[in-house]
Amino acid sequence: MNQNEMKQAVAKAALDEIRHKLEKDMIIGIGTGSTANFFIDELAKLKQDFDGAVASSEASAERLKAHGIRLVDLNSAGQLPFYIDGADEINGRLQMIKGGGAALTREKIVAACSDTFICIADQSKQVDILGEFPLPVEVLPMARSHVGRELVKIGADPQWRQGVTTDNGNWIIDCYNFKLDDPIKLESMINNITGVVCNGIFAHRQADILLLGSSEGVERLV
Ligand code: ABF
Repeated sequence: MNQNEMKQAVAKAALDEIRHKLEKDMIIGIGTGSTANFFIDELAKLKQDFDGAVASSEASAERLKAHGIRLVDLNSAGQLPFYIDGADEINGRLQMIKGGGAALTREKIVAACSDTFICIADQSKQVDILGEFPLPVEVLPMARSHVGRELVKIGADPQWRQGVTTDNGNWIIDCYNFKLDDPIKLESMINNITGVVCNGIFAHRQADILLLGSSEGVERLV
């Protein structure tokens, strides 16, 4: 299996994970990225079996809409039974780095409102220690330099992702050479820097289930 076939396989596995639990009035949380896109395409096959979806980005919203899946505002959706999304890195405790696609803040909000977070990923995302992938931090534009200086103080090598504006109108700083030995502590520390909107460590709210694609098939980890 190549990488896209693995992504497709985990998307199908995620549909199998939820298909028997779908209810007519159910609203599902949907992530962002190429693996999530495969899932959206799978989910469309069952669109008569649930009520609608909350999207974590404008891009996913467009794709859901194109499939005729009803979009629901998170504020009127309440608690969601499932959130299905990819990751940039995931460790053995199902803690993740997310935000390579710049949708980290909305992803973290939808994940926070969900009972079960199902992460779908190919094996290239599995790591022992998070941090090889540059950690994204969403910042208010006027705070970019200040946040960058504070990130240097805690050991990161911050670089502004120039030319990218998030769906929330903010900017992204990517932290290179930043080994995340204690993801829970670092997630809180970065959130405490004034001007930070959100960071891409998903450790306080890690995934509940990982569907991991490899050449041998899909493994389910909890
Ligand atoms: C989202 O999509 C992001 O949090 C993460 O950055 C990315 C993973 O992308 P892909 O599925 O395209 O590898 O889940």
